[in-house]
Amino acid sequence: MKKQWIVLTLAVVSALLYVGCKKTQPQSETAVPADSAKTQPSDVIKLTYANFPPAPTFPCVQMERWKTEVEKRTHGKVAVQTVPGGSLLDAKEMMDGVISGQADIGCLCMAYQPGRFMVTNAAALPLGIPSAKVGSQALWDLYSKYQPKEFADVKVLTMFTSAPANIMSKKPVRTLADIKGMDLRASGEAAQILKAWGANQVGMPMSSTPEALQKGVVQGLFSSVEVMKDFKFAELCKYITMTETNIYPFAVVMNQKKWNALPDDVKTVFEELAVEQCLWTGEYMDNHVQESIDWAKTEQKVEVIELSAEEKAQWNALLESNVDEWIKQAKAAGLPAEDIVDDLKASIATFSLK
Ligand code: DTR
Repeated sequence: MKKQWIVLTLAVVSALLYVGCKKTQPQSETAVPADSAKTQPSDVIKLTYANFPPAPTFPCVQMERWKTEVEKRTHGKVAVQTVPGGSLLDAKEMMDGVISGQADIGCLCMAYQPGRFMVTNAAALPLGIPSAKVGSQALWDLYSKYQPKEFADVKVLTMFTSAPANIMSKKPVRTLADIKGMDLRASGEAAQILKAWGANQVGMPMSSTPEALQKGVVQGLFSSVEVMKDFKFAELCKYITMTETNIYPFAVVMNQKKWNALPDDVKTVFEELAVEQCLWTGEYMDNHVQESIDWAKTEQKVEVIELSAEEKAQWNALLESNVDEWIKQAKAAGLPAEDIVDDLKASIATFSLK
């Protein structure tokens, strides 16, 4: 009898300890219950995610991070098949390809279609965005406030930006005289900036740039400089001129029907990831730019050219009319252009303090 009491007491104590431990364990961030054991392979929601540049580049690194988080937080209820390198949809096909359902999710650079994404491309104006982290947050705020109609046919999963653009070139650019007439690749608002500096801008998506540089169609490019490492542009471009001028905005969009068909708990996971992913990508980008510059300098003997204060003032003066020109065009398109620019300036100031 005594032995039975001891066994019973031990069992009760163990049960109480077990319940206590469970309660003190941290709550997982996911909204999907951890009942993955019950998810049959046939129940798994399979989503394709298309991207245009090659796998090692930052739009694809953020895509892989999103896939990992989604699969983890939904406990395998969702499986994401990522397709980098434009094999499912290319840069300029991305938005329409997602709308029509060729891919369930797609990542696009809005600068490649400046007229289509007028509101969000305002973030690409030379407004002094200092980093990808600040740019990404300012872009998300802009999108959230204005909800531009060009996104009416898709679900926007997140947005982010590149780091500020600099000139990467085969010949050194130290003055405005050096850049005059130089064939340089850029897209969207960045192309307008190159024009204002007197370069001969050549428009094309990033994914077409390696071939253009190799064949000598362009003498360099104007973009965030992590591409020196990720695309090995440092092998051809031995100079970086630091201008830190403007960013390129990106969006990740999902087919509306596919979104509507998702269970609520999965929708919650996606929505909770929107701002987190935007911040994560901004931070990743800023760190990676620094790594890429260090690598280019030490491994590829790239020279980083800093413009003197007087030289920089002359370059900046040439950009003063770019914002006015965008305002004129945006007003003609019926947009509250001045409000958009004022809101952007305010969020850049706020996020720069954080
Ligand atoms: N700066 C834009 C966007 C961009 C920056 N890095 C990458 C890497 C891969 C694709 C696009 C981008 C551009 O120059 O196109």
